[in-house]
Amino acid sequence: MLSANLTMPSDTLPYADDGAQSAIQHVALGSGAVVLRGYARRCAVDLLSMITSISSLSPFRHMVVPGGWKMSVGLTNCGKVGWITDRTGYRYDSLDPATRRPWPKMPPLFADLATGAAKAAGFTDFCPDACLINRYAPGARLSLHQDRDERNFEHPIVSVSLGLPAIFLWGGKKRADEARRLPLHHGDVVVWGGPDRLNFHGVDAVARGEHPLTGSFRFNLTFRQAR
Ligand SMILES: [Mn+2]
Repeated sequence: MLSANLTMPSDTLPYADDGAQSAIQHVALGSGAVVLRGYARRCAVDLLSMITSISSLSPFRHMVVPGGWKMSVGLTNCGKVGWITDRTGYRYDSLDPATRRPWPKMPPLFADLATGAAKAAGFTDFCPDACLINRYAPGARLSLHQDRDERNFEHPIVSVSLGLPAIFLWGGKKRADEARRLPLHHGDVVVWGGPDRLNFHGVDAVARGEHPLTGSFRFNLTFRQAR
């Protein structure tokens, strides 16, 4: 049922593997971290329509962190497991706590895009089982944090920006390390792993704006191999 909903003809297009992608600009953030400028731009319309399908099954919601604060970012997930937070902590769960049903399946285009971007960044065999989908309205932000709820840290993180631009904060191994401020635009993909897998990172408050495809929102897909 879910897959019928999420499968589109363009799933089969070789977005990430033809010659045009070799012209993608790589901006190195560290020895294990890179921005692939515009890598996802060509499939963005399909990604966004799939986000709409996914969020019709598992809606965006503002979750509470263990400290009691409600996140300014709205989130949902697709894949075998989804990242969630509540008063008791952060974790991955195969069920959406709002619907008590499994998260929507990860569309093949999502997985192919993530695997292709990881490969372009030098990480072979990335096989994501989780895709966290974040929705940023103007003012929404993500403070500096590490991604460390995954079972092991051998696999990279692949992060896809869609819609309104944002300033990505790329920190160091320690929270106090100064963070580089890096504008991310529609279609940009950031990949980090290896020696940079546990670097602190975040997103500055999204500025008000209007994007032709997403209106007043920014969306971010974060792919992880969680289990
Ligand atoms: Mn993160």
